[in-house]
Amino acid sequence: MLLSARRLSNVLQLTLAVLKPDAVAHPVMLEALHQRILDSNFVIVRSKDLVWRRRDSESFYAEHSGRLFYQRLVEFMSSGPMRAYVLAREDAVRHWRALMGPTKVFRARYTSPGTIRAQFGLTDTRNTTHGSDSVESAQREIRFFFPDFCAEEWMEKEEPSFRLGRIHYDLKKQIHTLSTHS
Ligand code: 3AN
Repeated sequence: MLLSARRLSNVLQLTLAVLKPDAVAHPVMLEALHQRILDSNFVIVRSKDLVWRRRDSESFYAEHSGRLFYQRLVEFMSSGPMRAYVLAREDAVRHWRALMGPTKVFRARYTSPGTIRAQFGLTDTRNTTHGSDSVESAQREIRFFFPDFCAEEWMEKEEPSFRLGRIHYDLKKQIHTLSTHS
């Protein structure tokens, strides 16, 4: 009962999306990806440009510490500027992961040529984007990147207006904000 009631009310879901250093290093790619987010009906709730220290990278990817690619991944993710977003949409976690495509770039090119990783990815490590893989990961990862953002408060106070479309895109800040006259 509760599930179907939730589905019918189309509550927005939050996810964390990251444009990795390979994407941010190229202004044209960065702009294309930002536009792709907007064109794909995501609402940009927060956006932040940042550079990770090595220990941030190690901590974020701790679950992969035993994997062969771990050192490469940690080095790459702390090698230059990134952009992180809090995105909102109905079923945002699933939609963003579908837009990114498979982790492995060659698989993405073969099975999902329209996805971001297929079109922009360089290697399995330098694969352009990150996206939370569940609602629980999204909550944890949003806290990691945006410690000042309170998802619970946003869901309570702002989500209803965002869901009703009482928002506009702020060209200067490059995020969506609540419309003041609604
Ligand atoms: P995803 O980002 O698609 O959820 P995860 O969580 O399995 O994939 O892996 C985290 C990151 O580790 C990937 N985005 C990618 O940069 C890197 N990675 C994963 N698998 C490989 C691999 N086989 N070789 C190199 N890098 C990898």
